[in-house]
Amino acid sequence: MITRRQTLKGGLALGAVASGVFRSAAGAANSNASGLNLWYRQPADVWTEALPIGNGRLGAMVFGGVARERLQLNEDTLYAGGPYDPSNPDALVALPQVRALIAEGKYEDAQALAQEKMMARPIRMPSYQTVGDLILSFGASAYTEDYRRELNLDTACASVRFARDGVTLTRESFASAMDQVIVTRLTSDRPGALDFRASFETPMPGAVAIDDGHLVLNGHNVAQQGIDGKLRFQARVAVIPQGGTLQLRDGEFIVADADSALVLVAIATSFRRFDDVSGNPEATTLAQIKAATAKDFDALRAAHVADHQKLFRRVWFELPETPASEDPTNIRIRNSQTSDDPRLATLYFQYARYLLLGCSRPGTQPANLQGLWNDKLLAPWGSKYTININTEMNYWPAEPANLAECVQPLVAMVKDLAVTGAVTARTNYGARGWVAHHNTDLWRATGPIDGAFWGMWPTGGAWLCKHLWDHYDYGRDRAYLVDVYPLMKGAAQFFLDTLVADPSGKYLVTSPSISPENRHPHGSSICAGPSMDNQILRDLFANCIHAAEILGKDADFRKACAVTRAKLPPDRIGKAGQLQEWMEDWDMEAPEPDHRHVSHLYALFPSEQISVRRTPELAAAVRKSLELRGDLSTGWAIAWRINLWARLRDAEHTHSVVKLLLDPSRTYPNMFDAHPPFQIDGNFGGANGMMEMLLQCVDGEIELLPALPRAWPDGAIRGLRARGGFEVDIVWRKGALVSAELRGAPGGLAQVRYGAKLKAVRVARGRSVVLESADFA
Ligand code: FUC
Repeated sequence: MITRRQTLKGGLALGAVASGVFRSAAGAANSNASGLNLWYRQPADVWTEALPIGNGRLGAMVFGGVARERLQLNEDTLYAGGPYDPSNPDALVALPQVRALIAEGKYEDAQALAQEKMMARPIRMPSYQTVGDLILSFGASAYTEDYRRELNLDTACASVRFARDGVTLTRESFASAMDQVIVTRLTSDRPGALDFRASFETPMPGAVAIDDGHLVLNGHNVAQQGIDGKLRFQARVAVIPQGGTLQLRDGEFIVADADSALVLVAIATSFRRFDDVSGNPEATTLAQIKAATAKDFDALRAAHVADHQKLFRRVWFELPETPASEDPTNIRIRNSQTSDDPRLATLYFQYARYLLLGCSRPGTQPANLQGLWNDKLLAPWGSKYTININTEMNYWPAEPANLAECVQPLVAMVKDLAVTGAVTARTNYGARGWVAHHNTDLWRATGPIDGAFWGMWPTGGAWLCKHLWDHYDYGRDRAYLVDVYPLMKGAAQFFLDTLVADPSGKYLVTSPSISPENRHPHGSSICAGPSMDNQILRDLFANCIHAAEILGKDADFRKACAVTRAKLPPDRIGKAGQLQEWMEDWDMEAPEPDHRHVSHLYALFPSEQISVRRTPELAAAVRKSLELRGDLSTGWAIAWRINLWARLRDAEHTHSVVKLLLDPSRTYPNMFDAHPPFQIDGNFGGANGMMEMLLQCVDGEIELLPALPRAWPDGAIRGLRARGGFEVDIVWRKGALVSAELRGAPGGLAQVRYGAKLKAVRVARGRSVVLESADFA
């Protein structure tokens, strides 16, 4: 074991460079083999072939067309509808009746009554919407050669390059978080050979106008679900050619005979907060475009790349290079089931980190079901926030993959939900605190939606609170805990007020609730005390107690949490040896044995209530449940299974499920996850599963290489974060640990496990410790 100054970031390099196998991050970033490029030999035909760029708030899908380039544009607050309150006073009247029906085992009647009386108004939420497209048109051409389209994850730039009529044309696009614009630069290698037109196309209501030398699209959102559209938006384009001529007329810019041109897009809506739509998008876009046009392309690009790399380069993941990794990305995905291409996994992992940076930055909206990339007016599931798995999964990798800043929008959303959810708690349940059901949206609606079968689930907000705690646990920032503790407390108060005695009188349970979206054998999903609720509430109460202890407050509340927690039903093993999904042993009679949600397995992952070492019988029951469910499912459901199998320490099985996720039926050519259709949670959940194979924080330990598969014999991962405020690098070779380096900003004692050996390691503030395989001999 070697201790040294933290400034010496050589732990990984020692193992890797000495072996001569791995290249440096900077050097490798310029080649395909770096694992940091998605690339193609043809333009995107369809949206799931186009390449996403994003700055957390603005997004574009870049198609790379030859005669016609399409940048499909998004702004993350452009949702349908406007502020609304979905709470329903009838619910409170019906609540005891619904509970009584559940206690009598009349589940279908309970569901029917909940459906009639307890649901949100309106019963569906408005959708996230597209801004429309910026179209760049180039004249027809006889012949194109040397076409290459790519997305460089290390620079966060999408580019296209081809030769046409003897001229090489290049376009490069990025979404700048520094300058809040989408930038495209077009160049031609022959002076004066660049001609194009730029115009808007949109399915949104709006009109194109000229303002201040810019082309502007003034639009508004639409009414949906009976909620009036209350948002205005504006997209503003500036075109700055070098050489040649520029005209702006009839809704388009016309560039002729230029050497190069810069195209800048700013977009804003009038959204300010879930209850305030008084923003001024016109002033915002004008200020942003003016500020950006005062800079040249090189300055804009340099600021963007530096900002991106500061975050993106914190983690470096390397697996062996094989001939397959030289192929275009769509071919690699097509061949993923038969090829030897471990670097497809590293690309998938780093792409998820790239995507999270692209759709969730401080001050933006959280990552929705599609991150922020959506070309529709009515997106699948509204492309909003499904908080019975999908939103949480989006944030699974944020802490360990060293992108903790990306969690800020989620924290901000929970702050909003604590306000709107307090109205729902009071009105629908007569309870203190706050509640959110299985979905929310830009307007932070918290009522049960879609139908009682799916929506009558009060534990969504409580699950989100796990992320509030995890952010503390990874970073150990007390001031942050002071800030979020009242949110956790409010979530817990709701359950202190609403849990009811089960028929045996022994336990306290949620009622009405569901085990997300799964029908039990009694004709509905409605029930009391599904296992997942008990597990989520065990975490919520424990985290509240822990936080209150750290902050030295609320002794009575702490006690109430402890007393109530002790009365939650324990996890049970059913007649097939499975972990019971419900309080009753219904699993084997449930009509959908391969149901995609594995809600009751929350206790193993993302929670650590069940672990292979501490609770081996329950872990074996989880394994049985997973076997009964099967691995083939929707994209996000496969991703969840990867994490679970990794927690079970079954490396080969875990890897087989990783392969399932990389199959073309679950990964589009642009590497977006396919539910299908596109849903970004699988990208994030899958990436997290890969980390779980290499590093786990369970039972207060940091475990190295807990589920390393044979297909990843040699490798290195640098910069992962572990609970307790540590950063970890790991290098392995021939399937065995070579070395690991721990750094700790706060410093502290870490229990580090490799295989059967556990080692206590003290990391002083600002220093690092290198462990070698001999330390675990
Ligand atoms: C949940 C899932 C669906 C889908 C939707 C957005 O309802 O059951 O599969 O992911 O969220």
